[in-house]
Amino acid sequence: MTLRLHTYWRSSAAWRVRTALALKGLEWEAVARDLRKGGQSAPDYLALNPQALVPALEVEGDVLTQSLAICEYLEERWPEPPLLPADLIERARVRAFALAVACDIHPLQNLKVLRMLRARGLDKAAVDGWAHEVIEGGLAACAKLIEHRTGPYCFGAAVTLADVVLIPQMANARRFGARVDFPRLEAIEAAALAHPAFVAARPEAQVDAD
Ligand SMILES: N[C@@H](CCC(=O)N[C@@H](CS)C(=O)NCC(=O)O)C(=O)O
Repeated sequence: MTLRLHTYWRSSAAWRVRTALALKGLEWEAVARDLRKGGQSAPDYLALNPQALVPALEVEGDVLTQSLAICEYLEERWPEPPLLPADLIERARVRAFALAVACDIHPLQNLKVLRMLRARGLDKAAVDGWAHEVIEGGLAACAKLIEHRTGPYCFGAAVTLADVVLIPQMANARRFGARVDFPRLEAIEAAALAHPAFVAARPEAQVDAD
């Protein structure tokens, strides 16, 4: 069986899926979609994902979109090692953390939205200010969500979906020059980036990286 991931090295949503694939020990094939050259809007890609967003995963004749839906598919299809804890309440908390990043931070600071703000007349300083406010407020809330938990990862000794989503967002924060001095989040990032699956999923390690 071939898992074919439509990806872009700098995409944080694709990065989530690459991490989940690596954590599950799955082999996959990359189809690079260069977002700078409009690869997300190429007709052959739109036929797979009309949303014109990466990632998309081709699996056994089907196409899956939305990074968190893809991660959940991988989790259900290949349950070991788990990305979600066994306890139902804990599972909901891990998902809530992942969604806090994927729904409440990332979509407000992705390039598409920032371009829309520029097109409506905001200057660069105002757009950067928007991105910083969204990212810093969002990360502060994430740090609060896990403030009483011990590490090294978001929800304890095991990597979960929360870490899978947090790590690319921390990189985004740095890329935008936003504050990342949330000690707990920085410690989680350091622990994750020492883990082979996270190392393999990093943008710099991808075949399409500049
Ligand atoms: N909610 C989507 C977000 C996907 C997304 O925003 N992808 C970005 C890259 S991180 C993209 O393809 N952007 C292309 C564009 O904005 O034109 C997911 O989690 O898969």
